[in-house]
Formats: sequence, structure tokens, C-alpha cells
Amino acid sequence: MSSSPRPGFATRAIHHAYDPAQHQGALVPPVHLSATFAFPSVEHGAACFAGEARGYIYTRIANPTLDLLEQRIATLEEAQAGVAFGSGMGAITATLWTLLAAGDEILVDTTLYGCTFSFLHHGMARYGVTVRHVDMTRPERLEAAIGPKTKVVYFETPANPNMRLVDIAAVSAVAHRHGALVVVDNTYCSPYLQRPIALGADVVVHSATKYLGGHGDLTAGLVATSAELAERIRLVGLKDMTGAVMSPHDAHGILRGLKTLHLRMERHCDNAEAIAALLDAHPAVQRVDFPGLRHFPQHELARRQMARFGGMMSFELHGGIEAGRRFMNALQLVIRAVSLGDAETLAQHPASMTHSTYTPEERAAHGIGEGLIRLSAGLEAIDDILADLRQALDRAAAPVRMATAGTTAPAPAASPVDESTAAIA
Ligand code: 3LM
Repeated sequence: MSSSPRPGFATRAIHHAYDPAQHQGALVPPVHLSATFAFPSVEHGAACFAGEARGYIYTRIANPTLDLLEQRIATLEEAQAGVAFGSGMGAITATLWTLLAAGDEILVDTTLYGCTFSFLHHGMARYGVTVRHVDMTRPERLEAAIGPKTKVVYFETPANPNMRLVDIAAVSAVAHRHGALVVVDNTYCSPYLQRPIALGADVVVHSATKYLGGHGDLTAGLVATSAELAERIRLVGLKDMTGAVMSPHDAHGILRGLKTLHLRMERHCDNAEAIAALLDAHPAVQRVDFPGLRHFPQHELARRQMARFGGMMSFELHGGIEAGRRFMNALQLVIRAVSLGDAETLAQHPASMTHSTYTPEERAAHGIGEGLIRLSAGLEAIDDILADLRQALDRAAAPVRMATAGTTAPAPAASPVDESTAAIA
């Protein structure tokens, strides 16, 4: 019998780095709420501060409950170490404050989450860091743009909100040839679907508010990277530059969420595929951006890079933003809310919500349509989600149909579309 070199993903998500026997048999890891930690002697305290002895000092620097979560995200992301933060933006800003200084350049993809975009342009840029966008779906463009001042290459894949994919291995190879570090926001996939470090990236950042927590009841961020970079990010970006420490209560919530990540992600993916098929076949819908659709322009890359196609999608309706408003206001089960990765299916309008940090001109230049709707597939019974979407789509399309038919009759409740013809691969 061969012994397995490493337990499977779900086993590590449930057991890694915790032994009940070391904690009076407690199945669930204790939550260490203490902000500060007692030193056995002045000398030991001084040695801890000097980095000469191991020991907890203060929760903004390290805490046993955060420690366990950091070890869990490290093993799941195939990294050496993790660092926990009070939000995804805490993780992103602390990482970039650590890796960049005045005079350096960061190259970022065309499309980014709204607050990441505004942090770079309205934050970093004020401190002498050059921020330039490059279309990272074309690695040859990165090769042409990268230079000796480029210290960091940064992207999301899939990108929030328009689902563009970036080839992590290809972009990492270009960046490393030029001595730049690669930082990937893996929030949309979670490590269950995609592991950027195994593909060549140096740092993974997460909004753990999303799939990792999974229940919409906490705000948190995580970083996974090498032991050396994690220590720098902890001591510079976390301890001094942001102070964006995670609450031990929230670490407990994420440790609980991680235990079911593999089950939840499978259901998010199942539901998203069925939703995308409905949207793709519905006459009210102009275009669906979902990596699982055979006609999605980067479908082949999605198959190579992601274990499945994820729970996120965006789409535009015929009739643009007005039809989009009618659709969103007609939703009854699906909730109108930002955020993603929750048990509830969520729909939001990026141009007026998550990406309102861009000007209309910037949104146009960055491929974020004014009529785009973003949907996060939840975990509800799929028939109920589809029924709600169908009735809302029919209402969104109703004025167009009435005009065409020259009648004021209400639109039919059920769509005549044959969803079985939709092109999910
Ligand atoms: C959202 N996103 O609805 P926090 N990286 C990505 C993200 O999507 C987010 C963050 C980082 C949304 C939040 S918008 C007001 C609500 C890809 C967050 C930042 O700091 O934990 O929110 O993560 O798209």
C-alpha cells in the first residue's frame, strides 16, 4: 500500500495544522480573543520583539487563531505561508505598500475590482508609484510594456466584473524574465478552483469576505506567498502601514467556512452553469460572459487553468441599462446586493455600484459596460433561481415585445426558450 504524500484538499481544509489532543480534545479550534500576550520575563519579551525568540506579542502582529487560518490558506493555495487581514482591501493595500516604493512601477490588467482601481490611481499614484494598465489577456503586450522600474505585475482572473481571464503561467513567465513579482487576486475562484502559485505567481490575495467565509457574515482578507514575503508583508504592510488586522472572531468564521468550501464551490459551479445556459438561450439577453460557455472567447484557457468555471458571470440585456433596471427590480428571490460567493444568489449593477469608482470614460476604456449586470450564483435550489430569473427576464423584455406585437397584453410568465440548446461545455 502506498502512503499518500499529502492529504486531499478537503482533508487539509478541515484538519490541517490542528490536533484536538493539543487543545483538551476540543474538536473546534479555540478562538483566542486576547489582544496582548503575557511575557514570562522582560528578557523574553525583548527577545520576541527583536525576532530572537518565538512568542506571541500582540494580535496586530500575530495571534494563535489567525495563525491556524494562515496555515490553512497557505496549504490550500500551495504556498509556504499566509497572512490574515481585516478585509480584502486590507490584504491588497498591505501587500502593495510592502512591495512598492516611490519611483517603482506597477503594471495592472485592464479590468480590476473598483476599490483596487481607486486605491492604485487615487492612493498609490499620489506617493510616486507609476500605475499603468496593460491588456494581460495578451502576454506579448506585457512583454512590450515591462521595464526595469516594473516591480509588480497585478491582475484578477476572472476579472471583476467582466470575467476576462489572464493566463497565469504565461504572464508569470514574462514578469519573472524581467525580475517583477506577480500578484494575483484569486477571490473569484478560491483555491478550490484555481491555484495561481502552482502556476508561477508569487503572491495570492483574497477577499475572504466572499467564498472563503462563504456566508456573508464577515469582512476579511488573506494573502498566501513565500515565507520570506509573508514575513515582510506582516511586518511592513500589516503591522505598520495599514494595521488592517483580522478579528479572531472572523478567523473562526473563515475556519468554519473553509470546512465546506469544496462542497459549496461544486454547488456554486453547478448552479452557475444552469443559470448561464438559461441566460445564453433567452431572447432578452444580448451577451453572457461566463467561462463555461463554449463560445466564451477564453473558454479553452478556462478549461486549462480552472478546475471548473466558477460561480460568477456578467451579462447585458437588449435594451441596455433601462432593461437591466427593469430586470433587477423584478427579481424576487435573487437579492439585489454587491459582494459575491454567498449562499444567496446576488445581482448587482457594476457601473452604479462596485465599479462606480471609475468615471464613465474609464469604464468605457476598461471594458465595463454601463448596462452590465453581475450575478453571483448562490446555493439555493436551482429550479427556484431559474424561475425567478425567467420571470424577471420576461418583464425586462416586456415593453419591447409589446411594441413589436402592438398590444398591451402582459408578457407570458414562462419563457418559451429551449434551454437544452444552450452551449455549456
Ligand atoms: C464586490 N468585492 O461586490 P473586501 N478583490 C475582489 C473583490 O471582488 C473585492 C475585494 C478584492 C466586492 C465588494 S463592493 C463595495 C463590495 C476581486 C470586493 C475587496 O475588502 O473584503 O470587500 O474585498 O465586487
